[in-house]
Amino acid sequence: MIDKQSPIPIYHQLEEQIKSKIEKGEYKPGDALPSEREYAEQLNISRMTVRQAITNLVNERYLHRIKGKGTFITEKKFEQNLNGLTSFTEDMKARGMTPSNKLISFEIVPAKKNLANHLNIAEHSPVYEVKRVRLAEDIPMALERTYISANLIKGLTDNIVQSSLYQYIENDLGLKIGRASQLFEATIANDEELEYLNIPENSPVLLMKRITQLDDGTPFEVVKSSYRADRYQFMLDLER
Ligand code: 16G
Repeated sequence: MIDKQSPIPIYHQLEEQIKSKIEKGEYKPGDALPSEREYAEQLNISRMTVRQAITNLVNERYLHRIKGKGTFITEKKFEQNLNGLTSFTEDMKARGMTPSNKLISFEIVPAKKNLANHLNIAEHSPVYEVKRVRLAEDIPMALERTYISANLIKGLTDNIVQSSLYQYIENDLGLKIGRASQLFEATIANDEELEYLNIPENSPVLLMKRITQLDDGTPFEVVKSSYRADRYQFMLDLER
């Protein structure tokens, strides 16, 4: 309801009303918002006022406009906590979601110089090169290319990487994963990312590069993960 006698501006009341419908699930992510005209007629307010409310919600990212199509409710982003060294499988399960993988390729290749340096192995030593799309509830979240030292993480198979790599390393090989360093970079999706993440051209992605070590300090993986920027946000607790 809009209260025209209230000192609270009408556009603000409408904003709150739309937000509350999103929170209650009456408006669902991906749904089209009723048109400016519909709101104006239904609430007996001017289209200018409706436009102001919608523009504010677009700026706050509750809504987004698609050219020629209209205004839509934005999907809620996954929040990934970066305060621990976790696997994709663990992250999804912790959220009560079902993780899955689409394996694109699984090969053993000789390490190029740069990769060999990162993994602290001799150039041309064997590494597993694994390309996977990581999904949650069957929705593609990230495209991941993983390079794993084959002399260290023995017996890896395509079947294993279709479930969890970290689980295999810790539970089956009995090794302990220790620490990782991770780099973040914002980019525009390349052709491969567009295809596998099923996102429109020019979409932003968050590229993460992780080098992970066992607890004795030996690096075992170099990973490049491209996360959909429309689906993900990252959280860090900072202490002073
Ligand atoms: C995460 C890690 C990746 C690791 C994978 C293991 C990032 C950027 N990457 O995706 O380094 O290889 O988890 O997942 O967080 P898994 O145990 O489910 O196979």
